[in-house]
Amino acid sequence: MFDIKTMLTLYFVAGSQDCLHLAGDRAQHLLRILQQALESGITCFQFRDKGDGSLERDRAAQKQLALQCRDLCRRYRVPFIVNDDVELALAVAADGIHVGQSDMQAAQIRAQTDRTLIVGLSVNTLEQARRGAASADVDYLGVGPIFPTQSKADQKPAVGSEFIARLREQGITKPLVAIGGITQESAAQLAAFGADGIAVISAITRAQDVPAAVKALRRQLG
Ligand code: TZP
Ligand code: MG
Repeated sequence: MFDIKTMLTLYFVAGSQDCLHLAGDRAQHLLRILQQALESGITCFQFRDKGDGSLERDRAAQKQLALQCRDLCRRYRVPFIVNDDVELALAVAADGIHVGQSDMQAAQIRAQTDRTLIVGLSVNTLEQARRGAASADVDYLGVGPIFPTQSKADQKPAVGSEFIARLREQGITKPLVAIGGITQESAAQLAAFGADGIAVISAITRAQDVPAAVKALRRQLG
């Protein structure tokens, strides 16, 4: 239903904790920002509601927010991906799931459902990228953090933008999206190095003008 490379172009990742800097109801801020971002041209959304300031301790509220985000994405025909939480992804009929190295394995996720799911995997080293690229159960790789980021608590070492070029030189052809500390200034270079797209949190959630920020990122990505 979705073309993987196309959907990776401008991939927005966020949860209620990414709206902590805004006064008032964080869930409402997330929905407003997501709606503006969809209207302005994001090509994928990942619901990543975790850590301090998230709704992870209130599963009912978290699921309700996920459903509201899903419905917004459906309206714009943009894929809705859930981070980590396979149970939540299946419960809200997400289009896909994104997992890290220590989360459920892609093959195991596929074994839980007959539905067609987009499965993404985070990688931080060449070895992890090789393994992910070789797996038929993995649709795309999330490579990062490219630069240091303030949006993730337990972050791995930054790999730098040249790491994308290195993966391509090593023969990795799997669709890949770069993530971590990416701004308007670095987006075009990452695409030139071979990323199919960029994934961002704060470049959108912390933008003064969300529509302008999304449109500027899209312009960098051609
Ligand atoms: N995974 C690797 S870096 C990162 C995630 C979820 C955070 C990206 O956030 P930002 O604000 O775009 O640096
Ligand atoms: Mg994870």
